[in-house]
Amino acid sequence: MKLYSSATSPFVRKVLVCLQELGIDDQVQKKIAGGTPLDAGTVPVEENPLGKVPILIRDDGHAIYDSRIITRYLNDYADGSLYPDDETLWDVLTIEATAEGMMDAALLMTYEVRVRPEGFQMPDMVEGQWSKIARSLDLIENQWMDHLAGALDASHIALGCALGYIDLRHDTRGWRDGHPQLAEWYANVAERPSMQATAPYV
Ligand SMILES: N[C@@H](CCC(=O)N[C@@H](CS)C(=O)NCC(=O)O)C(=O)O
Repeated sequence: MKLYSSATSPFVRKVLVCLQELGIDDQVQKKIAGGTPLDAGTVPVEENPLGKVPILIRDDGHAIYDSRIITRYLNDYADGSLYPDDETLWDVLTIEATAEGMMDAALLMTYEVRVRPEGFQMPDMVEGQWSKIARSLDLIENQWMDHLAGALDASHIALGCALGYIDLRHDTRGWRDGHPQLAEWYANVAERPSMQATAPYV
């Protein structure tokens, strides 16, 4: 298999962490690719018309995306337990979706200042995106810590990668303030070998 990858994408990192946790990292060749909403750059648009990474090319040559489909595919491929078979699946998928939304919002905040020319940038857009993240942090701190205390699953991986990206690009926001349980949980997750091995590099 081949993965179109990137050094800083939290969506790609989620896939990389899953590969490590599932013990199949050596079965996937990585190729760096990247673009922006303005220019797909080196992302193979013939494989993903949306021009985004990650993209996984399966052994049969078919491409699959986006990251949530890839992680679920890999879990099935490796007969893993990152997505449970019981009713807790819905909790896992909901937390995973929340983490994905946090990544989307954090990425849009980054694009607003990096991609949009000065003079056209909208500070209100950045604040609107941050408010999505802030509300998500509150909800997780108040509602999901019991789930996060359990065995590692896809929701833990997604959330760990979302928080890692916020540290990378938006650390001045101080997300740990007011979220002490989540901050402690993240400190532990960030120590996992899979997270250490996939830390973003710039
Ligand atoms: N929903 C997608 C989001 C992927 C995504 O936004 N990737 C970024 C890199 S962090 C990208 O390729 N952006 C280029 C663009 O938006 O055109 C996923 O989960 O894979």
